[in-house]
Formats: sequence, structure tokens, C-alpha cells
Amino acid sequence: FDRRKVVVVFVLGGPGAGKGTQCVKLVNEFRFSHLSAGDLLRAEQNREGSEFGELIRTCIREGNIVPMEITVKLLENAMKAEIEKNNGAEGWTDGRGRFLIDGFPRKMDQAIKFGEEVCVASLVLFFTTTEGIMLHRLLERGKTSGREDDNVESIRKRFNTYKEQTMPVVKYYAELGKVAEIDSSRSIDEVYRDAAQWMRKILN
Ligand code: UP5
Ligand code: MG
Repeated sequence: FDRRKVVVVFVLGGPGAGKGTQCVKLVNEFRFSHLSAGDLLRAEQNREGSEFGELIRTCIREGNIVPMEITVKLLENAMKAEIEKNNGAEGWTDGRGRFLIDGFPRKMDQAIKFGEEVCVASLVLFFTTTEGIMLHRLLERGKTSGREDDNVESIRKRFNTYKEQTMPVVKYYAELGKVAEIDSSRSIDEVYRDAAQWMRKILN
């Protein structure tokens, strides 16, 4: 697809910060497609015949980052499919796409590769809260989510990876003036109000 016609907003924040929850609300109001890197990886892990299934499962359980080639490819394919699906649909201009990319890039190499090979992001929505709150939310969710990484041991590893590998990515975009930091300790609606305001800003 034509990278000049595509708008990308990255959505970052620690495990359980509320990225997915806010993205679902945002795409209700704004005409964006929500692509969660974690969801795409989980789908690929479960796809019959996938050569990466075992590798993805191990990385996710250990809180490690899956090799970037896999994730960037999955995202690129999902973007292509969305653009094709929306072509000609009401309100969409042909060849254009607007994407909320949730939980990506979480390591510097992914950020660089995606910028070079796919496109450059306009904004990073960055949700922050304490580890205590994130842990509590994830353990609550873990009662029903079926996610193999919603247990104390995996959560601790995810926190470490987030601090060591993802925070440098946030810092990199902050230096470019692209980060909108939002306190996600508050209620879902309060957090949403701020997130929606940032979206309006970039759409103007
Ligand atoms: N909740 C949400 N907001 C709330 C609020 N304001 N008040 C009260 N409760 C709130 O929310 C988590 C829970 O909290 C939910 O129950 C929600 O109702 C509640 P959610 O919106 O799901 O949080 P989110 O930030 O999306 O948490 P998630 O667990 O999805 O974050 P992760 O970043 O850990 O998971 P992700 O799926 O992105 O990645 C999983 C793994 O995939 C990674 O650890 C990694 O191994 C791998 N991965 C890669 O290797 N590469 C990638 O590029 C991406 C992922
Ligand atoms: Mg999520």
C-alpha cells in the first residue's frame, strides 16, 4: 500500500495499562482500525500449520519479545487486508487506512524497521499507571481471560521487559515530540476522555 496515504497511531503502556480497552472505545468514535500486535501473535500461534506457533507461545509465556520480522509481517498483512476491506466502503477513501496499533513497537529494532518498511507514526498514545494497579488488573482478568501470560510469574517478566526494552522506545518518540502521555490509573471513561482529545488534535 501507499505509505503516504496511511495514518498510524501507536498505543503503548505497560501490561494491563488499558491499551486494548481504550482502543476498542476509540474505534467506536473514530474511523480507525484497531490492530493489536499481541492479538495477531496469539492468532498466529493458534493457526494450524504456522511454523512460528511454538516460538510465539514460548516468548509470550516468558514475557519476551517475538522476533520483529514475524510481528512486522503480521501487522503489514493485517493493514493490507483492512485497506482492501475498506476500499469503497462508506466514508473511506480508496487506498487509505487509519490504524491504532496496540502494543507495538515494544523494542527499538521494531520501531526502526516498521518506520523504514511500513510507515512513520503520527502519534504515540502512552498509557501509564503503577505496577500495583497493572498487576491487580491482570490477575483479575486472568480469572477468565485464558491468557497464558496472566499469572504472577509471567506478569513479573512482562514488567521487566517493558522497563528494559519498551521504555527506550517511548523515550525515542518523546524526543521526536510524538508522545501523548495519559494517566490510566483513573476510570475507563476518564482515561478515554483524554485519549479522545488527543485523537481529535491529530485529526485536525
Ligand atoms: N481495565 C482497563 N482499563 C481499566 C481502568 N481504567 N480501570 C479499571 N480497569 C481497567 O486491560 C487489562 C484489564 O484491566 C482488563 O481486564 C480491563 O477490563 C481492565 P487491557 O485493556 O486488556 O490492558 P492492555 O494494556 O491491553 O494489557 P495487555 O495485557 O494486553 O498488555 P500487554 O502489553 O502485556 O499484552 P500484549 O497482548 O500487547 O502482548 C502480549 C505479549 O505478546 C508480550 O508480552 C510479548 O511477549 C508479545 N508481543 C511481542 O512479542 N511483540 C509485540 O510487538 C507485541 C506483543
Ligand atoms: Mg492488550
